[in-house]
Amino acid sequence: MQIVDSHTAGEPTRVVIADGPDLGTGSLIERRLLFRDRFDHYRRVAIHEPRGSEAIVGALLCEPDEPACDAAVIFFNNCSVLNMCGHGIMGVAVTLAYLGQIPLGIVRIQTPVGIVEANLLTKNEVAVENIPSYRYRKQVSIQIGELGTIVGDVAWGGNWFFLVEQSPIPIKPEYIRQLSDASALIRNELKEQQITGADGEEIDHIELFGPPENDDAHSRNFVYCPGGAYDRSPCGTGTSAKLACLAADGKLKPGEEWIQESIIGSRFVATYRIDPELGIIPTIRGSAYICGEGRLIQQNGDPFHNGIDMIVPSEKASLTRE
Ligand code: PYC
Repeated sequence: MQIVDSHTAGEPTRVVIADGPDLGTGSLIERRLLFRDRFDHYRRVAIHEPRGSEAIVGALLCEPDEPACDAAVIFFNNCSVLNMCGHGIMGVAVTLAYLGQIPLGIVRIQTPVGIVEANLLTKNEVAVENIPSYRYRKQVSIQIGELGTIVGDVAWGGNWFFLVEQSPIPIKPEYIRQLSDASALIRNELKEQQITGADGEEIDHIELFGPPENDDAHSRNFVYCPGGAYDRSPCGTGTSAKLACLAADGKLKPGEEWIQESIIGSRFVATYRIDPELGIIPTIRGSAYICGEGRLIQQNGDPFHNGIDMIVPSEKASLTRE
């Protein structure tokens, strides 16, 4: 597999530019299912150690089946395929520009959950107009032994999120382990109580918020992803879900900027517009940088030919404060 690596606000994206699986000519949704069910070894080779790491989001470039699109992408991570990925779209756009395949300006990219527009403002800066985002449930309260009462909103921003305005743990890098453990407990409790997104869809991303560190920012977040890794960026789909909640509460007007800091202090600048039929359409702006390119090799006899089985942290993890 030939790959180009980039990072968006610290969060890695590995774009598979050649020698990926042959997924045939079905719809993008069918091809994503095929990739998930029949070609998982490609995902493992690209993401699992020793060639990858749990933090990497993979992006398989595909032919779009929407005529209006310039490209299509299937995202995947350390446990399976993803729906949409905001930081990943920025990584894909910067990668296509690096390869000389797109000029500055707008590129329309098909994802399995809808079409997004990436506006390449410079060779590194991208504004992504995401799919429509909305809040599904407000102030859902759950009890977790070690954490007490946790209150959050359920919102869609291209993935399903549970957004906790008052994080029970400080949003600081030295608490990443505790934040991850707490998020795993929250996700598990949502599952046990059958609290889902629309159509019973699993809420697989947990987003905890706290005060920003910089005066011009509005909030700092910690985003826990399916597979147990945390997002080093402020998370494009998570920031979209946040905008949907702010808009629903009347706390952010269309066109007004929201600066979202990540757990590592990187940032996205976000706004939204209202489409009369579709509702809230977020635009998330951030920067991505190329940090590698190459070929993944699987030698005969390599015991880790298809990558090492990942150790996914237990959803039942208990909180240990050190
Ligand atoms: O930026 O949307 C995002 C994202 C999802 C998972 C990791 N990053």
